[in-house]
Amino acid sequence: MAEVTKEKVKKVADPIAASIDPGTQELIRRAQELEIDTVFDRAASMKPCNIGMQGICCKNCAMGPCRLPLPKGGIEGEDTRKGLCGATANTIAARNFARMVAAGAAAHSDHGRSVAEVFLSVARKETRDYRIKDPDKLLAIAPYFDVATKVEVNGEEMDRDIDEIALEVAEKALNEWGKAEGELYYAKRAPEPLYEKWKKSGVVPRNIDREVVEIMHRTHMGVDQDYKNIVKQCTRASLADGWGGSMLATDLQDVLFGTPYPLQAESNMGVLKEDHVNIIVHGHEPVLSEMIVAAAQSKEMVAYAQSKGAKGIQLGGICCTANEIFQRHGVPQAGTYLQQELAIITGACDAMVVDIQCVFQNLANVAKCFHTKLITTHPIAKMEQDNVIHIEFDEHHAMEDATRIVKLAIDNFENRGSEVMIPQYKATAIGGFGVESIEYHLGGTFRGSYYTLNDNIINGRIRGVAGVVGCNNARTRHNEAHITVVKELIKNDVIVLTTGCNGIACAMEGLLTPETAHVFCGPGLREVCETVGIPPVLHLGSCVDNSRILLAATEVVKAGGPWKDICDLPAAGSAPEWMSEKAISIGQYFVSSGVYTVFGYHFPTVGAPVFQEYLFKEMERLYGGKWDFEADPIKHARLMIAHIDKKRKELGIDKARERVLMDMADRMKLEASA
Ligand code: SF4
Ligand code: MSK
Repeated sequence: MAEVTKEKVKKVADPIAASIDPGTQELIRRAQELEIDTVFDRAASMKPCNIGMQGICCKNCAMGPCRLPLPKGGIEGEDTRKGLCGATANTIAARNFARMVAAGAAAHSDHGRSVAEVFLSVARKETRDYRIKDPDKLLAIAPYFDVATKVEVNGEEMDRDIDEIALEVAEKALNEWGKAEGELYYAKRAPEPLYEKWKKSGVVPRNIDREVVEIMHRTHMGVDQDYKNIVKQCTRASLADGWGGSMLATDLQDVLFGTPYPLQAESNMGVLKEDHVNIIVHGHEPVLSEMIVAAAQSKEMVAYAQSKGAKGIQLGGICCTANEIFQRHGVPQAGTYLQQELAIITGACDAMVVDIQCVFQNLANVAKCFHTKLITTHPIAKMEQDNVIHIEFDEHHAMEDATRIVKLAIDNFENRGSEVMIPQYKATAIGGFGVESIEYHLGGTFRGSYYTLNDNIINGRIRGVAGVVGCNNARTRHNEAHITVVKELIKNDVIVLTTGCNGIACAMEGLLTPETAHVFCGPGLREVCETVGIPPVLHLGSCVDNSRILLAATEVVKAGGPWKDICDLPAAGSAPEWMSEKAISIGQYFVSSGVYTVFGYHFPTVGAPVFQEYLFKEMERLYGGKWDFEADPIKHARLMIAHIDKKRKELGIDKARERVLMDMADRMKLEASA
């Protein structure tokens, strides 16, 4: 082992209080024994700034930072707090919130832009390393861009050349980031009543970049000073993310790398193998990880690894890269966001390859203590530490770059120290659900739509649908809120659609298997899951794949029922352990698409109660969705269930559910009391 950097931290975390996962606890303990600090220890020794947390610190000009703490005992009468320029607490909190949306929308959308650029290279035949794997998906999305898929030849309608379609879709898709006029093509994929609400409020996105830039302009010192008007631009930018950058990322990734269909893999750090070359892929863009998977599975690389004394090559994912390669290739997930340093602490990680988003800079410090090669690959995401290797990934020679990275890991295998400690915890997980596969599993036999799902919602076997998504946060116990919220929902017959680190947490906990239905679900959901053989928690992919949840909700609306719009559905959203600005953008587009959305941990606007009230109550009048906050995971889930029940009542389907849930014991009770 290389020399251990002994950075002293004031306090260390209690491993059991830090995570519910025993493997994570073991690795936190091991890091502490080695005197290597991890995020868990840093969270124990550094407290967050209370004023910043509440959203009421402004540093948008050099006369500040202006801090506007809430008076002890709350505000009585008029709120007179203001910054040097006179900005009120509402303005400051709204500007801070808007900038979080801008950063989140930018991150998802810039990811989408990279995919669109690769797609254009493929369409132009500038690269041979990528190709269109799902032409059916291309044909399915082409009409949204007004791209014809048929052509008339001699009066006869013929299929249009797929390469021509690809090129036209690629050019039009890439143009969505900066087109001069019009609105985003995908806005019209939303149910019509929702699109009309956006139109009426003036929030249909014009182009993706413009909406982000406009937030930055409007929140500059001395521009927009009406919190409602600031929120309006947040809505437009967040829709440019959910129904724009993220949705384009998901669709084009599916076209290029294949639309996911259910497959089985394993999850948690126990997937690493002592006698294999272990490569961890971490970040978000599958443009990189797809090639690493292909290189690592090539006969040449496997033979090369064997020539170096390893039995093979084991890939594992962290964060959303884990979700991407899990859903398309069944590559195991090594862990969530908070486990990234711990993957290196195992001593078995020969290389960690990172691209963009959610990557700790401290990985470089931890890697210094082991033989692990830490490789950055993206031109916009480098690290200053001198032990980090930068291999810039370029789609024009993607396979060559990926092979170089895999070879580096194999060559590093022999440098591994003897102090390997891989916690033996892992769970089986089934992932790879999407709009198409849900239709296949829960669709009608003849109608080929969401007919059966709708039927089960209406008859009450499925009480409602929840999207539970998002990060881990070192300020809360790792995975505890994720798992508690999800278990409470499925216990109450609410089917869960999961993405991001919630998806990995559920996989680690064994919730992504059909058998889970028997153990944890209420009777209605259990019956449905057992009949069709699906887990009660459906893994829909990565953070950008939250767009799949929007489209699944849209399919439910379109397939028919007593509802007309997403906001009418017995559905709710949740991010129990959120931490990133991307989560705020996701929340804002869920809310603006009509979804009641509850966040855990804390809410970054509590210092401006009037502005918060606008998000938590008044937004509902405009779009039918609203924000809420609840840190306690059981209460959090119950808020969602109460909302679902309220919607069932409004739809007149609450009675149907009462009948379904009436089991023998309930009936006997009723008969006895009659
Ligand atoms: Fe203070 Fe106004 Fe400058 Fe913000 S913009 S730092 S509130 S003076
Ligand atoms: S990786 S954004 S910690 S979900 Fe998408 Fe996980 Fe949140 Fe990153």
